[in-house]
Amino acid sequence: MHLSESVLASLPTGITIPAYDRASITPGVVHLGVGAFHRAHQAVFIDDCLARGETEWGIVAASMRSVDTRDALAPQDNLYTYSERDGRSETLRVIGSIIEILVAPENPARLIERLCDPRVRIVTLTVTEKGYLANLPDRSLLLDHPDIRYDLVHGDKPRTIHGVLTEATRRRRQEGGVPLTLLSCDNIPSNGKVLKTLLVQFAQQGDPDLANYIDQNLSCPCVMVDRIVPATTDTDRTAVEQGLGVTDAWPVVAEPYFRWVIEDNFPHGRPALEASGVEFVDDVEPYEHMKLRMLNGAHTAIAAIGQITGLATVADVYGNPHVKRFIDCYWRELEPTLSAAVSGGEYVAGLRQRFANPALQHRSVQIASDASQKVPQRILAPLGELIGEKKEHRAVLMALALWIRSCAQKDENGQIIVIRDPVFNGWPPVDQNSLTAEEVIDRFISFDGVFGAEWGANSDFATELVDAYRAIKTHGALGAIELIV
Ligand code: CS2
Repeated sequence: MHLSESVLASLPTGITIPAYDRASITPGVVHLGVGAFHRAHQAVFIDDCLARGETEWGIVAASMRSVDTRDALAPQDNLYTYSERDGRSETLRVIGSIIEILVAPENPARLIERLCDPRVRIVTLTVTEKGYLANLPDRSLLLDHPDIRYDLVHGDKPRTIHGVLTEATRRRRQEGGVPLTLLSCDNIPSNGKVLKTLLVQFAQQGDPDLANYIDQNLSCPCVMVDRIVPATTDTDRTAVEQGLGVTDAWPVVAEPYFRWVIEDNFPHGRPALEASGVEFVDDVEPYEHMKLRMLNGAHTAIAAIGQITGLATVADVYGNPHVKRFIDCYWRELEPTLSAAVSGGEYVAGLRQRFANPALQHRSVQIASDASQKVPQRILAPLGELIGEKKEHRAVLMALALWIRSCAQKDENGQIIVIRDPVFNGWPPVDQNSLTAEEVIDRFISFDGVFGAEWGANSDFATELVDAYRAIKTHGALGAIELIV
């Protein structure tokens, strides 16, 4: 027996189920990128809104690539379990806010049709950094990318978010509908502004008038999202099944902590998410800086240490006292780069608990994936500020060196390092053992996808990075971090 509408009433007591009639929910949000993060974050808060009687905000979720989530949830009436774990106990809740799941490549026309439904007013996105098909630091679209080139000539069956959103905007405008409000929920600084800039660049290629319309009419509020959501494992499935008494093909597991801070710019309406603790502010930048630098930057450093030493999860790596001291030093260095509008100290105190949560099993390899797309905003941007202001930065610099070492073929135990980073595909792998430290650093700094020209021109920076990298090669990752704290 598996999870579905028909078993909801007989689930064990203590499990929260949708407190509303799902048949009466109408679509108001289209989500692009239906991964675990969306299902443990935005979909949960929309579920709250539906339960409070705001029935017009049901989610039509689209996967931009894989059929997996749709296939797993279709037999379950798109219901799934949200398992919240604080390290001591687990609570289970069945989420009903997703009313339809589409697979974009299978049926792009249907996705566009859904986006053109006049009842739909908001599009949320979690497509990861690489889904923007851009050089993110300078906000330029990869116009030579095969999928972008395809979409520029196949407007009616697009493959990219840019093709999809531009075509939907063109049709809504033609049909006299209101423009969509676009909410990028990816870990990119100024995500709303970046998305809009890229869409305008895309539209300018074929339809400058539409590009102008997008620029003038689409609202793309910036957003900060925060909740740790590891990929679901078979062990999680078994644990959830034991709690539910029926199987769930794809539950999601997350920590209790969450934060969702949004610029309040919704000209055509929005659900009353504030009732669930979502914050609406005028300027998200202080929050996103804090989160990207303190949480995500530290995550990338921890994941690199995990990849180099063979420690599998964040809790394993962070459980090492050398790492704890190093990450404390990392946070101390970054604190002066944060705005006074946010409380960095309080956030860090929370992070110490969150990183130690043993129930999450958040794997180093998951966080290390696509790191070349993450390092610029998480580590390089604050490092540039610290260097520019001549402030202490040895731990932040070490994090960068750790990432470089983690891109080697083998870890410190001689095991192959799994590197999931498609951006490296077109780049010759660096055999770190046959090159000197200077040569390795030189190869990395000349990788434009991560480092801009200004880094290449800074010879002091290169020398410091060589020293940090050499310390890792000589003393091992744990030895090198201990030397600098
Ligand atoms: C992580 C994030 O995988 C990663 O890169 O740093 O997914 C992180 O867990 C979330 O941003 C937390 O909000």
